[in-house]
Amino acid sequence: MGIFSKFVAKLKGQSTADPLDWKVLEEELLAADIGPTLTAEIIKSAQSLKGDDALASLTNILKSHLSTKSRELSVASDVRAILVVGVNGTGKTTSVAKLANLIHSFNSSVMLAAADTFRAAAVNQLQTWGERIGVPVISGKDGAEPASVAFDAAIAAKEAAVKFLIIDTAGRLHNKNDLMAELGKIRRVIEKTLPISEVLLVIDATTGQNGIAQAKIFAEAVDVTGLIVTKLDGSARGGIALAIESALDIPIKFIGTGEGERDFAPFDPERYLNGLVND
Ligand SMILES: Nc1nc2c(ncn2[C@@H]2O[C@H](COP(=O)(O)OP(=O)(O)OP(=O)(O)O)[C@@H](O)[C@H]2O)c(=O)[nH]1
Ligand SMILES: [Mg+2]
Repeated sequence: MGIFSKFVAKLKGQSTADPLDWKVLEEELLAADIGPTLTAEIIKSAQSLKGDDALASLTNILKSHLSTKSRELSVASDVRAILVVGVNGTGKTTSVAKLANLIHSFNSSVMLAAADTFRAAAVNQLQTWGERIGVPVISGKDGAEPASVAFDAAIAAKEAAVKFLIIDTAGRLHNKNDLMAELGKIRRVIEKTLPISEVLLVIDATTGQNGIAQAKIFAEAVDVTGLIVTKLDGSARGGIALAIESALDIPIKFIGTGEGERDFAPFDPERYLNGLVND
């Protein structure tokens, strides 16, 4: 069901929305995780809505809050390194595998780097994914430094002349300075061999407004070029995508909608807005 269903139902067939309707819209926006700031902005613009085209106007208002930056994976050089970062449990490793699977399905070559060396299980998890989707995974010895795995993987990717190297990193709290500094280090060692064309931040849609705070800190530390918003399947509160784009102007490039490798797609803004307003 669309997040504006009650409001839209009231708006249809009316020439103007009465004050009660704004309250309904406000409640719906907040319940959808659009957040207080953006909710206030949207209500302000929506108050000029009139009559039959109100629905289309509302869609346009929402659209004006989405990023206009490209959502394509950037093409920077022969071998492209994609660094995947985010807080614990957001879906980084799964998204790395899903993205590799998508690239692989277009017959483009891809390699993975298991630079989450804090837990042996994390390396195993990526290796299992690699076997399942038929993509090679570079990992280090037990207790290896994340940066050294990333360094070795960059060399391996260059030698194998694959098109993409995707680097999985350990989950980190966005307020832990040393872990954020380590991300910078991983970035620098990769750049000794390969340019990094993307830094994708993985945000769990079910974490709500906290996702905006996470995105801000990560963007300051590592120059995030795009977002992957996961777990949109389990969340009726998909408004977080709009809230983050509006607050940071970082484009969502992919969305995760389940645990399987195919539950993943490039973010389609038209479809997303349609889902918010009409479904
Ligand atoms: N429903 C749903 N579950 C997801 C999605 N993406 C990931 N998950 C699940 O979320 C859990 C955590 O996923 P991981 O990929 O291990 O997350 P992570 O960010 O790598 O976790 P850490 O490495 O521990 O920080 C797993 O159970 C995944 O199956 C999604 O789009 N939808
Ligand atoms: Mg992981």
